[in-house]
Amino acid sequence: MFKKDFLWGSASAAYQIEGGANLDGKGPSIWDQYSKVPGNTFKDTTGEVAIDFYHKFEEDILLMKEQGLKAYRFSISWSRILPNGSGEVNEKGLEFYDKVIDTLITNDIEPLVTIYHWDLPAALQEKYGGWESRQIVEDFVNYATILFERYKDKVQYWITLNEQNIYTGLGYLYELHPPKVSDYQRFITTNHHAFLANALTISEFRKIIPNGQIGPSFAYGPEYPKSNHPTDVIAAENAAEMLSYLWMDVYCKGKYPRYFLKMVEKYGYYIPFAPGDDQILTSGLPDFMGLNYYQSATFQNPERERASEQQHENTVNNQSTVKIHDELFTRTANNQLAVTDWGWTIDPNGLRVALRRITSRYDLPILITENGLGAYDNLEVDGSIHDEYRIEYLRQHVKAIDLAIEDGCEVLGYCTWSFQDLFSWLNGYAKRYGFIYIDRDEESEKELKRYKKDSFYWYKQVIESNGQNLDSK
Ligand code: BGP
Repeated sequence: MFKKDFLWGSASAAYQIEGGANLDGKGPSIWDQYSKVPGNTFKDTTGEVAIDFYHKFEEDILLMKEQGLKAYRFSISWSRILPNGSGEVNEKGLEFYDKVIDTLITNDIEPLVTIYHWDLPAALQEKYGGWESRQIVEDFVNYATILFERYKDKVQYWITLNEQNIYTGLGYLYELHPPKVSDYQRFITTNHHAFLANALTISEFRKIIPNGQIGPSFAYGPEYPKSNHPTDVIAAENAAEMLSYLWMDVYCKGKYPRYFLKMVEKYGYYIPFAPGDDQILTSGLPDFMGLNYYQSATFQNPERERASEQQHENTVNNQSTVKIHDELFTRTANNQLAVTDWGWTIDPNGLRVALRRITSRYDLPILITENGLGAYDNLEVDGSIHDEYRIEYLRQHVKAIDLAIEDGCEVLGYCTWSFQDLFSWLNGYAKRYGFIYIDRDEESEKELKRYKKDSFYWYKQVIESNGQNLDSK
């Protein structure tokens, strides 16, 4: 049963929707630069225009109102506020978010603000290597404080960092996001700085918005063993420590998991701890865990995997070149589950598992900050989009949340990814997630017209019935 004030929401991120990349004093972000380099993104698409939320936010927010959305999660572009990352504040950048926030509030939609969703000011990357320098901690807290001061009377829910595990993993291990390197030591260092920035930001938040709520959003794919072979179970445990608890433990307990510390030592790496860091980490604990859930992940023992390599047609992600990971676990397909058009497993039970594990380990409320299905959609000649597959995906996940609540989890809200179709970092505009179809593709921005999909009406009814009526019309 969902609480009366359950936040039925939807989510987005600045670079994926705004466009207006060079307008009104905005400085470049690392994503503005990265997406311009040929070969980095699907068909070399960028978020330069994206879905032009910068100019169309009023139209979009009216659609949210029509749907009955209770909350909208969006991120603020750091380089709109501080074009150089630090120093002079760009008032015009703040004015844009003033308008967005005021329009949401006028329409009874709770703004959930993400402070950082990957679009680091390029100036900071150039100046000192971005997250690799400890200087980022001070600059990030300064940026966040500007937002807290400006919106303390309007915004109650804040998300510090979006998916630190993904942007550091894809940026510093898998060469898929900026700065496109593969180096485990640099990965550890950037993460340590991000942990400090997260914790210090939360400490500052307590002083400025004492009654608000804040937490990070974490991309959690609960780890399953491939088989009941005990060494596969150990491999899944290893993966859980290295791919999930590493982040969630530091956020929620203020300390690194023992297993991770052991592995860091064993493989000859180090965490750049400075005096006082322990204290910083334990003094900035969140009010909730933000959970971005798309899929579970399955692992097996690397030795067993090597022995039977030929038999596995579906092994995914085994191109990994991260030695420390490769020796501890191998990611593999889960033969019990169907996959999306992009090969992501569809596993609503995994959401229940994720909610249960977070609750057991951290005993915190959870705000589901992302969940959704990326799929190809077809715009019919009459302007309709029949996305029953998306409705089915969301329906099963809402049911899983309901069950997890029955299990004892405290869930504050559910943000689908996404309200509108938007720019998918590495998949251009073909991978659609929204309730609102945006008529653009990789080749042309067309008119960026908005069309309501069948799922728009379905979610409207879910919200109206507070999660009780999940039927299709
Ligand atoms: C999350 C990100 C989002 C969004 C989503 C879907 O990791 O926080 O920004 O992009 O995943 O991912 P994709 O666009 O790769 O399908």
